[in-house]
This record gives sequence, C-alpha cells and structure tokens, in this order.
Amino acid sequence: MSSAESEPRQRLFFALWPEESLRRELQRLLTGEPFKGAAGRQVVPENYHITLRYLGPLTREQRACAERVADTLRGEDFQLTLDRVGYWPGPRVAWLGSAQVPAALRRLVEALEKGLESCGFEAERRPFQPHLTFLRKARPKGLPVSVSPIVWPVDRFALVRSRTLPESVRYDVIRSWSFDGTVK
Ligand code: 2AM
Repeated sequence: MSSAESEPRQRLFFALWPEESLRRELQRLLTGEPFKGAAGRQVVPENYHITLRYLGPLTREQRACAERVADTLRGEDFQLTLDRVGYWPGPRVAWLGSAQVPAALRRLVEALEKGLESCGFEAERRPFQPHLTFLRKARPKGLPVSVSPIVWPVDRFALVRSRTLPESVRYDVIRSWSFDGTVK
C-alpha cells in the first residue's frame, strides 16, 4: 500500500456554522410547538449547520488545496432568512430552508465549486439547495410547511470535520473565513 493510501483521511465539508445565540434560537424553534407532531430522530443543536459543499474523506494534500481555495475567496456578507420546512423522501430528512436564496450565497457556492475544480475535486452534480437538517429517519406527516422566519446574518463560512462516534456523529469547525479574506 502506498503512503497516500494508508494516510488517514478526514471527512470534511464547507458550511455555514451558526453562532451560539442563533443556535439557541434555532433550537427553540425546532423543538417548539409547531414541531411537536413531527416524527424522526432529532439532530442535536450542536450539529446544526448548512452545508455549502461536501468534500468527503480528504488526504492532507487535498485538504490543503481546499483551504487555499477558501483563502482566496472574497464575497459580501448577507442575510439568510430561514422560513420554510422541507422533506426529502430519499434520505428521509426534514430540513429548514429559505424561500429565497440570496445571490451572495449562490456566488459563494459557485466560487467554491470553481476553486475546488482546480484541486481536482469531482464536480458537485446536485443543484445547491441550502438546508439545515433537523430530523433524520423522518416522516413528512406532522411537519409544519412554514415557520416564523429566523434571520441568519452570515459574515463567514467554515471548514468542518465530521467524525462518526459509536452512538453519534460529531462536527468540529477547523477554520473559518470572513468574506473580506480574514481568517477568523
Ligand atoms: P444532510 O444534512 O442533508 O445530511 C455532513 O455530513 C454534511 O454534509 C451534512 O449536512 C450532509 O447533508 C452533507 N452531506 C453528507 N454526505 C453528502 C454527500 N455525499 N453529498 C452532499 N452532501 C453530503
């Protein structure tokens, strides 16, 4: 086995990662009255996030290239209004999303995608649909269609590591970047 093959990989993704106060606001909403009738396994609030680009298990070199792409990205702050609830029957997840996706968010994801191409990452085939998964093994019955909006002021994005533990999954922010190019 070559050293590249034996090297441990990290499962990584770029995401919007909520600040503590927003995380609590999301928790209040998603565990509150409108969701009392929903069936499924609740995602723990510490894991709430919105994936921008899933990267998969990466070698050290691939991770370094993805970080260099993030280093060069510039953009504008924006507000993401979370106001709708969706359900995907395939993966059986319920999620919180936006009726309107801000143009600045689309540009950010497109710029990431383009940069990652230069690292040799396979293109993401699925169209970007920002979603915060809050129920897994979910059923659509009992879910509200819309909710009172939560406004997320977005001024940075993060590189997150995913680890599967015996009973759970754990996400850790490795680095984050603001849109003026400074590392937070
Ligand atoms: P999900 O919330 O819809 O399950 C970490 O696993 C994050 O990356 C999750 O937000 C998950 O989306 C997303 N993710 C996991 N595997 C993925 C894949 N193969 N393609 C795209 N996104 C994925």
